[in-house]
Amino acid sequence: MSKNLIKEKEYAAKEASKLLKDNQIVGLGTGSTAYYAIIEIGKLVSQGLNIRAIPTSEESMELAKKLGIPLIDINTVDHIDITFDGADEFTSDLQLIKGGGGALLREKIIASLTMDNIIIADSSKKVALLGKFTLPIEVIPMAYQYVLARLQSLGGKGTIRKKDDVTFITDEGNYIIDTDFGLIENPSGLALELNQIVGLVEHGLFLNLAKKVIMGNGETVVTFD
Ligand code: A5P
Repeated sequence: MSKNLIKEKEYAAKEASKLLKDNQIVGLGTGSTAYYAIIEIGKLVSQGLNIRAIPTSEESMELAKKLGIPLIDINTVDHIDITFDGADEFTSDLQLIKGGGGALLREKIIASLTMDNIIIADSSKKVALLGKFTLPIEVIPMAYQYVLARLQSLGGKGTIRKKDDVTFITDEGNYIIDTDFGLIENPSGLALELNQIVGLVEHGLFLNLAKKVIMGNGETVVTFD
């Protein structure tokens, strides 16, 4: 990845962390951009900020623990005040594809409980139409052939995700099918179809869940809200 994009992630994360307030319940995203947000949050906590956090993955949980960010169990809260997470693609009307890092299920649960869901991204993530990034779809392992066939009947060409030649397993013990639907003209229509497939646990279309996107752009940031 070019150095500029890494800087843009850092700028977006720094800008986003200014939204944090004392006593908030904070969702911690997953991925290379959320990483910088968690680092910023760790710094603020070490300076006395009082928050409790809920991570979207084992990876983010480990990082948060290392930084001394206090964590709480999601089942003890009825809402999350603010979440900082990345995206694989976003449009200017705040629709997203997520799941490139394989954490989409916990990410979507946490986003659904969150009042202010803040997406941070570098400028390569902005698209006019979703779908250049293949849509990650989480399935239970026992149902993957059935789900692949159903996806095909909807026009999606799915591939089971592998990492280092081994089938990728999510934090919830499932597979990911990366699915090429081409450019997605009607994301909400597709989401409705996907939601009806038995064995499909969750998909990476995050529609109407983001409050704003803070995008690094060269040495500045641009906000979409
Ligand atoms: C994790 O499952 C994803 O949803 C990430 O938020 C997304 O893939 C963006 O990751 P990067 O910030 O690493 O690009």
